[in-house]
Amino acid sequence: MLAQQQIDDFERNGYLVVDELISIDQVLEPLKAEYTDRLRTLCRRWSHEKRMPLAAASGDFSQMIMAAVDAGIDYFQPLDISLPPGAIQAHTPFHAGPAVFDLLTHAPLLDAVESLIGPELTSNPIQHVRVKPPLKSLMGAEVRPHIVATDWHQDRGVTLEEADDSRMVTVWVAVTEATEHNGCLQVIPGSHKNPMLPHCPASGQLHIPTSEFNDSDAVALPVPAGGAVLFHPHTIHGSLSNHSEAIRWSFDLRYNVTGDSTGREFFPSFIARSRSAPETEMRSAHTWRQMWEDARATLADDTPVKIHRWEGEAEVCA
Ligand SMILES: O=C(O)CCC(=O)C(=O)O
Ligand SMILES: [Fe+2]
Repeated sequence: MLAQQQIDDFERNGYLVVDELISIDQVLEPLKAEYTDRLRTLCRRWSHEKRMPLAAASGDFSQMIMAAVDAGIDYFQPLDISLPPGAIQAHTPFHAGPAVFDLLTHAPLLDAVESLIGPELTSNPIQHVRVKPPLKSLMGAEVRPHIVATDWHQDRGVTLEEADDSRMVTVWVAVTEATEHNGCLQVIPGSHKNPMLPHCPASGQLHIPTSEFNDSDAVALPVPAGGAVLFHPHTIHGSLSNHSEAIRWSFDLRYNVTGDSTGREFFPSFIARSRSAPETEMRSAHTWRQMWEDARATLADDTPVKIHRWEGEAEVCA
């Protein structure tokens, strides 16, 4: 559990950095191994399709990512731990492996979240992997916040209205060390005391215009591998560009109080912790993956999925 001082810091600043939260041996190493296998399978397929050289499939994780970047292949969605917004097909790829489930249900992580929003916790389906290559290796056209720097926003802005009162925490986990140089998070301390601010959908990302807050208050949050940043849904945050020579890899996970809306009810959530009814906790990685597969089957070829409310009509977006 968090110490009272950490809880006080979170309440005052709207975020908390915990340098050692995730077990490297029990969680991060198996997660990296699972991702390496997954990406190797993808690279073999891409090379079979003549989209990349076969040799690319024998590299390590980072080399395979760089080979995909060089080949102009979009590796993001097949590695992500959520389905995408927009049109979903019967075979839209995603990754919901057992090592990801072990991260989502890692006891020290749930303990920290429990310290902030109490003992009845639902794993919220707004969850992503971000594997960000060196900026200089990318074509200028890439704008997605899963690949390049993330613009200023509040996580409340990436849910639908139905979750505006949900008690929620974001847990951002560093798989590789995150530094100012390779694109760590940055936050505006104390900004969680704001209401939700207008978000503008421009240039491929949602952003809060800098007329709405003081971006000179920004604080960068370097975190070692296995560390995490916890933050409030109204905390204004974004991330820096990866100016290093190596990939920068993180997961961002969210938890809400069970019974509150997740903000994406068409994607599956599950009870990650319940002190009052422990038998309701999800224990099966297989069932979790099946829930995502079922959601995909239901949504396939249906109305495209909408994940936020912003149409760019706010005056501040002009
Ligand atoms: O890692 C990033 O670039 C941004 C992450 C983010 O916005 C989040 O975790 O909510
Ligand atoms: Fe965010």
